[in-house]
Amino acid sequence: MVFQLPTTVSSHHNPVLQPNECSSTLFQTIAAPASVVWALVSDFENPQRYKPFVRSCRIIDGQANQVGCLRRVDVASGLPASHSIERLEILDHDQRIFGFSIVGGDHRLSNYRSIMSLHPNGGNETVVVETYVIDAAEANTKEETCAFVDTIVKLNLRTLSRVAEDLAGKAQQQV
Ligand code: A8S
Repeated sequence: MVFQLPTTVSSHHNPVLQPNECSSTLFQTIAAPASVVWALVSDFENPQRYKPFVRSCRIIDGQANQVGCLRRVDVASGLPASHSIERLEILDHDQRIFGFSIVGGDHRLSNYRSIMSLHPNGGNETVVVETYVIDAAEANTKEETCAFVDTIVKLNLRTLSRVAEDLAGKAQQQV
């Protein structure tokens, strides 16, 4: 599929990198309207709706869904970390752009930030584009760091697809 990003959002997905940073952009096509996908993505307080590793989440500073608020995310056992503190950076309902950064926690991800944008692709399809930037972990190469994060983000996007398609299907049955 050839997918052309609108110029208004392309800068978000083409970050300028420092020498110690690595970045990756992932795409997911979802058979659900952008409004359904956006309702899930923009709900900063409830990442567990589509992130399979998230066990619970609560707002610990600021007002939920206001830029600058902080959430504490507790993740499933068996991972190399137990929790993460994350800041809402961008929430643009018109352009459907969502961004957050990781500002604390007991994990090894340093200076992580991610931007997602949603693009209606005709009728009932949505293309999700997610770009993250992260510092290469101290003991790892950039490739190793990105491979670890890619695995998590890909799984999140695939689950987002499944949950959104499920919601869209249910909505249709009610009509
Ligand atoms: C996201 C992206 C990432 C989340 C990572 C990369 C994380 O929640 C998991 C394992 C870790 O070691 C780090 O969009 C951390 O959530 C699943 C706890 C931050």
